[in-house]
Amino acid sequence: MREFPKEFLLGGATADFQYEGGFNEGGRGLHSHDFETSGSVDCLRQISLKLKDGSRGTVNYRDSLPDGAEARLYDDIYYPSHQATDFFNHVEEDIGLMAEMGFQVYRFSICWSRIYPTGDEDMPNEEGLEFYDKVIDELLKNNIEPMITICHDELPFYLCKTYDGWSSRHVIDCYVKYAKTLFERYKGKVKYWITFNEINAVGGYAQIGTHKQDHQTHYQAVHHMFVASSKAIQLGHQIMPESMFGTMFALSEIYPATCHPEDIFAAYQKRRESLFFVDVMARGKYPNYTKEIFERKNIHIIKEKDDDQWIKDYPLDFISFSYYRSTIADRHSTFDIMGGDVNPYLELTPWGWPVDPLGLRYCLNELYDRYQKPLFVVENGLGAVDILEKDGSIHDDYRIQYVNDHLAQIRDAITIDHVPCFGYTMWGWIDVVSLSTGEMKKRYGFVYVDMDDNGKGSLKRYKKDSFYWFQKVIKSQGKIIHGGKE
Ligand code: BGP
Repeated sequence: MREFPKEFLLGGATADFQYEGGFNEGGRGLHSHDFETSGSVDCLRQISLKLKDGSRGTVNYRDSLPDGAEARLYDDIYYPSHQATDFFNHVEEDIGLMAEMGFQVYRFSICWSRIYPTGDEDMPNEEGLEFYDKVIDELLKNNIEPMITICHDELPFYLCKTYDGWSSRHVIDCYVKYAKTLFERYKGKVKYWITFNEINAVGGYAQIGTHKQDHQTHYQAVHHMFVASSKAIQLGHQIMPESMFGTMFALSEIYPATCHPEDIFAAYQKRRESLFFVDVMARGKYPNYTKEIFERKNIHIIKEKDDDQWIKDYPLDFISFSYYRSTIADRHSTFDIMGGDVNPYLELTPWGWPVDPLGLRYCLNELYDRYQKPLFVVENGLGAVDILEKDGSIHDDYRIQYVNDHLAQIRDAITIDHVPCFGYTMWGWIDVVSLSTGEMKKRYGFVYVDMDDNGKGSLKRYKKDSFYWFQKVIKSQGKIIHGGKE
């Protein structure tokens, strides 16, 4: 029986706008996700708008806003992030559940607009900091290592409206000021920091705050995020010498659809477009092939003189990533990082995501071969419909199977391939609002939250069968996981 190394951390992950709620409490400002409606697998979420002529409108959450339109809230629309699954009012109870499962780590994001309501103030919102003091102290009391995502795909609405989000360099300064506030407040308490979530997959007004979503705007915005990340790492190391910094990348594998050399090369190029972001942030420079991507997409990055130096001097200490699925590409594929074609050898989840545990071992090996930095799987999990039985039980053997099979591959990558992966946080350890569809019925958790797609329900928490199973996984440090190369 094999187990994870003693120092391997097991736990769960969430993001504030999917979990926290309390959108108008404690002085929190509006942020970019507050304007998203709920949706479904066939009809993705929309951003509610006031159009140029004053009338109401909506736009798909990853599309450009129409000219002159601005995000706007309306009383008769349901916005899932406002309440989410209400961590704001369940801090002790939920951390108690984490502790009962034996969590060694909890990855969560801080809501930027709870700390700086517009993003542009000189002084932080003390009440917002007090909320996270409470969260962090409660975690530490329960021996749970906090891992903080400074920015999980969101920014204060004021920065989107006034500066066009990350297309403006001014937002770099706002981000660094916000990060510095967190470092000074949580030094000595928080060692692991993630500067951005899925930086290689972010897109749309809600995630980067830009009104337009063309390649030029997008890559320019991401360049500003690269610089912001490096500046935060410099400050973070200075304020907290023991700290470790990662950025999170969406790295679901991409395989060639056939062994036709053109398909192999096409898949390689697609993968590289995704790894480009890791190359810059882990190796500290834009790689040579960037020129080809930028020429093809007609991108001209405007840089200030020290930008490249910042990126070079302050690369990542570790690489964290999400892994949910794999995908295939051939010479005709047109998808752009997210999406992709379906592998005929794999089964799909109810939301159409191919299930591929071995792809995770492949990915861990690929990343370590390429970067030689410690790795952390910060998101992985299964979105499924769960049935709450009359006696309060939830029999989610499909989730146990999914998590088991992925953990088995991580264990193989560590114990057989000697890849230094130092932890795993299961995505949505408690049910949260889905990022892509805004639904509640797409559930990931070990803990069920009584709430439906319209935000109705008691918010009561119920332990699923997977809760008790994961408790045993942690207790045995992974020994009870079956499968992989036993
Ligand atoms: C990642 C995000 C998470 C999360 C997850 C699952 O991209 O970092 O925020 O939600 O995907 O996606 P979904 O909620 O759409 O199923």
